[in-house]
Amino acid sequence: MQTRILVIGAKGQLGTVLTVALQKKYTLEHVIASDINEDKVYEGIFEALDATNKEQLTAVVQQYRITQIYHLAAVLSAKGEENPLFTWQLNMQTLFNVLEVAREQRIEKVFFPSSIAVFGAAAPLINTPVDAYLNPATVYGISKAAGENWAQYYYLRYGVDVRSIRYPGIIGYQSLPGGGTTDYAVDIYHKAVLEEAFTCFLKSDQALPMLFMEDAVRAAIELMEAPKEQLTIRTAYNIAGISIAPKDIEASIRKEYPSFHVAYAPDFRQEIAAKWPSSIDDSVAAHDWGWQSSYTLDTMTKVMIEKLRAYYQLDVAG
Ligand code: AKB
Repeated sequence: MQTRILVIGAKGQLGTVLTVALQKKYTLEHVIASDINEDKVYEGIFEALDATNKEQLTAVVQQYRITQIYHLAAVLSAKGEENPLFTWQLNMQTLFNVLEVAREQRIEKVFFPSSIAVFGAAAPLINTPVDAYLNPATVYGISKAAGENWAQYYYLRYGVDVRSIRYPGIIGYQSLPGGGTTDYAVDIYHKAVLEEAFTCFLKSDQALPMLFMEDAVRAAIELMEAPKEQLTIRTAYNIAGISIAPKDIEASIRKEYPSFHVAYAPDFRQEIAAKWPSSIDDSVAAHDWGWQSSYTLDTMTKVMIEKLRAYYQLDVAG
């Protein structure tokens, strides 16, 4: 059967880049980008879609004879704390709609990103294993932990092939994150190339796992393409990228911009980050579907600076 993909949340940080990668792979007419924000003009097909509305979702799935759904819409960790019940409602309602529509319309595969936010202080925070105890401290983390279990439930009970990754912070030059605890790791690069000072909302030594956007996109596509019988995890796979603290990114940037200055003013997001793993054990993903990240901090910094300079039309550093 011809693969026809619906991306929900195509305007978000990951969706912006993943949609284009999927379009390249599956062609423009077989990828339907959708988002609640109507103003995004994609090359290719775009549908304004409120995924909390199951009828709307069903109509789009039927209209385009969708075979795969990438459900990326969610309120993230920091933003989610402003309105916990709304966050729970939105994150869970959209997931239930996707799972139900997938079951009813016999969707072949669903991608549902989870997050390192599912972990809490009870998990070992260094090299956290995939089966560590989950006691998330944010409503976003609670919704992702619950979502992982619902994904597994739909797989076991109804055979809906839902696949999931626990993303760390994602760093990319193509799009901006919105409302996460790891957002500083993108903002810091923008400030650096604009030669402005940066104030970081985490402590200088708060290490967290991060992943370069290219790797994050490749991970989703590789997991979705992996043979079903090789997958042993039906909640969500851990994937590790680079374990880095703000001071590490600062030092990496200084190699290019020696006078770059970061001030540290930790806020409530530091409390969230302190309960998250600083590094992740992704050996099960490596074993099951060959996952391997491919960027170091310095190779990522090099690309980030080069691309952002081009974006801001800046020629020289320093
Ligand atoms: C966030 O910071 O909330 C996200 C995440 C780690 O899931 N980037």
